[in-house]
Amino acid sequence: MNRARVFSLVALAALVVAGGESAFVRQLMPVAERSAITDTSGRALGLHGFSTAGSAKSSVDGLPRFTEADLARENADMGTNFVRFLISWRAVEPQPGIYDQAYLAEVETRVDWFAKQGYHVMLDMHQDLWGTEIVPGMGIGNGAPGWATYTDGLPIGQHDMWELYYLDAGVIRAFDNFWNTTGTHPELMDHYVNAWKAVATQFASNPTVIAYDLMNEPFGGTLQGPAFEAGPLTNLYQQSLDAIRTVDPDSWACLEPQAMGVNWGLPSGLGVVTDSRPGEARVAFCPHLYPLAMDLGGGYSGGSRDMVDATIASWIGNTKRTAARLGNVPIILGEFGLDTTLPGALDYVDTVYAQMDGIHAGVAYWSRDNGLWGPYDTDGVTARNLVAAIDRPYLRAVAGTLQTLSSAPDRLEFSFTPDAAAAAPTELYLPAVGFPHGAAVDGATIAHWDTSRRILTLDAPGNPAATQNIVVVAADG
Ligand code: 9MR
Repeated sequence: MNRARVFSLVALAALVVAGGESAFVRQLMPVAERSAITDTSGRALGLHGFSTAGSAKSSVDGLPRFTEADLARENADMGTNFVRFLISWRAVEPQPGIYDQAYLAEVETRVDWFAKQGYHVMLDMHQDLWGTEIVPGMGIGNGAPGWATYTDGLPIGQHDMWELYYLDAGVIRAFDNFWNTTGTHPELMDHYVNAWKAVATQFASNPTVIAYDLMNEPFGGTLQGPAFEAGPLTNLYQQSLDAIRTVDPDSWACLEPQAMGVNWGLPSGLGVVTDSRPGEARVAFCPHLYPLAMDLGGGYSGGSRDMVDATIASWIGNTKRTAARLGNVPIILGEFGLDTTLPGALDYVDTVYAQMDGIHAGVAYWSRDNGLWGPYDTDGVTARNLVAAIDRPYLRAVAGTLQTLSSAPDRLEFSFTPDAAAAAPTELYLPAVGFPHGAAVDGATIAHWDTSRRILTLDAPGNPAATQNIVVVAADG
């Protein structure tokens, strides 16, 4: 089937579902207070950063090609405070039951770089197309170890678009064996769960690691939709979180839905995962956003832009509804990204950030790799157009419960209900381009303006009982 035909068929399906969905959302969207990922001071966190990085997928040591100097550059250029850091099962458990402590220590060295710059880290157990050993030596998939890869001799073809390998019988079988749909590999999920326990053992006492993204872009093999998501996927998440909780009571578990369809704005059938930790549950919903029209090369202009906007609208409605169903859990957009030479690319980036402000979602742009999708050229140093689009004002932390949030390049407006127990102040990042002379604040007083890190700290409100409405604009020169 040619691309245009794939495009029109899936677009039609998306429109049908999105159309049905919007009426449904209007009726069923619960109005509930949103929870938020909090730091150790009890502040609600605003998370802006990157997925770092795709280069970890194929490296021998499982680590991204990313240095402490790269982090310093990123922080100076874009003021990020968050990273979705790629790890892989193949590196954690290179042989069955053997956990590579040296690898985990190397990951922690990177985590410490982020800690020094005041970042929060989410560890992402990454996979695409199961693992490298689906076709040895070809560098097609990544993630799972060779010893956990059973394609049972079924064929895997050759494709231009990497996602199409998901439709090959050998890849489907590797997943069917992992989820034990075949009934022949009950041991594989147990290994995965124990690999998470090994990771959590390493990072339980590291306050910089706030979350574990339990599986990148899950794929169900012959099980799709709710049969997969509410079945083995929810089961794996529940077992993984239970194992993590035996060693780590505090970190958040980030749940991804199945990627296929949900990345395009379709609904998720993921089931509820319960958290055995004392106190509030720490579970978050972390879908990805890849509008199909964009993936097929249409960019964000003309008819493709309309399709992308329709996808975003349906994605927002479905994401809110799933997060509510999972227990009013916080939302992190774990990935969105594109080749920023496509028409309208930066408008799309702006649109997505504005929409994520509206649902108070953290964002990890895909990805912190050099080249056309990333912030820097292949030399790793020369800033690309994306840098200006990511360098935007945002709330880093709020000493209370965020109610509303919106931003423009030279303005940040928000309201929150203060929490007297929060042990640190509200903090904002304000980029130089929109705020060359700092900020003027209405509704709060400025406690501190860090001109080099561009972090504005606000005083605690005089009347902590009242909702605070705060408007931050560029100061006059
Ligand atoms: O951008 C990545 C591309 O270069 C790789 O060939 C592909 C397969 O590993 O993965 C792409 O990154 C994807 C990420 O791993 C998962 N979410 C979608 C990303 C973009 O397609």
